[in-house]
Amino acid sequence: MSAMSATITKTFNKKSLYLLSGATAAVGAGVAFKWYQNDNRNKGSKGLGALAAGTGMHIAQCQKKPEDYQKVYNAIALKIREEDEYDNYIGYGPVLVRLAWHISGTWEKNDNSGGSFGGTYRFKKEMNDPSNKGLQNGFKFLGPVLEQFPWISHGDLYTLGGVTAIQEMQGPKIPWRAGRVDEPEDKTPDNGRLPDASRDADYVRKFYTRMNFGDREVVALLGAHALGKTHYKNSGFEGPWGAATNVFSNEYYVNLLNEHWKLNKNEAGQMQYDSDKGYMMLPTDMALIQDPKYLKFVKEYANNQDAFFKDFVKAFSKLIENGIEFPKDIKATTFKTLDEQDM
Ligand code: FMI
Repeated sequence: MSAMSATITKTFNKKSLYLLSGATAAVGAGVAFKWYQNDNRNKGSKGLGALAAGTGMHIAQCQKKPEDYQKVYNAIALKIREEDEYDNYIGYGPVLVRLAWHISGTWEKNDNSGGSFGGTYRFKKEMNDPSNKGLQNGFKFLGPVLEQFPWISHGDLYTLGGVTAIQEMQGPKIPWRAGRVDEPEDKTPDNGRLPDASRDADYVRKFYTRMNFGDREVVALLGAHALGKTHYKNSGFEGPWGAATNVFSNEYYVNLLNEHWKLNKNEAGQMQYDSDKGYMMLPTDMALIQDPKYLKFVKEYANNQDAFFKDFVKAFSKLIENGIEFPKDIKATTFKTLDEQDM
């Protein structure tokens, strides 16, 4: 086993899921396969053998079909619908999207550490990262779902939570692939990998390059700020970006271009932009209209919601899959919304 592990480690740079032998599984493509993880950080003591023997969980996970994941989707979606009073009736949708982003946004392309694969947000170091304040609410929300479907990995659950929330808030369909595997606590990335909202366009561009995102993708991703709000107690900023805080739309770009923005020092001492209608923008949001290369895409998305949806789907999928190499024959699953199932 260790020789095989060494070969795979040398050959592949990404975290990969491998078809090794004939357990039955039918995720996505409906093909029979068995997944194992290759992790180039697991050289030596924790190769494939250690994982296969040590977790067991990913074996159960591999025997699941798209219908099983649709059941998880439905459980999350129903819970979002039922617990609608959260955050003054915004509901849990936005915080779930932010959770999916933050657990993925720790990815470092140079050594393929962090990212959504290992589900390490469940450990206290990552959960207590000051950048992650408020996301504990999303984690607690997903707790009963994990109890109901104990076979799902944490990384799969967090990313599926984000996908479910976006679709249930009238956003685009986000094809999703299962296969993340829980990693041990020592794989938890250090704090400080997530971006700082008080910075300018150069900073934003440089930060997102670390995750291989170009200008168009960055502008598309930040359109998710149409959802939810900022909270003093989490980030030191306060207020929503727009009116429809639990509807996924291109409102963010429209507001960036059309509102009259004034830079203020808020009660927590942070500089934020406020509009007459009570909306806010972070300095990093405003960077998207201050920088001409970003501005071009803001205008495009403000005028064309379909273009925004299309680019958002690609960029968000890339975000939640960064650093993971799925077997080539795995097709993504596209989930039905509750409405489409008459639920
Ligand atoms: Fe954003 N965000 N975000 N965000 N986010 C939020 C809330 C929030 C930043 C800063 C920032 C992305 C990127 C980036 C998303 C989705 C996404 C808050 C307020 C801040 C300060 C948190 C609070 O509760 O006070 C940036 C500028 C720096 C980290 C940044 O690059 C991306 C890529 C996404 C998803 C695609 C959502 C939905 C929210 C609302 C959360 C809520 O609880 O309402």
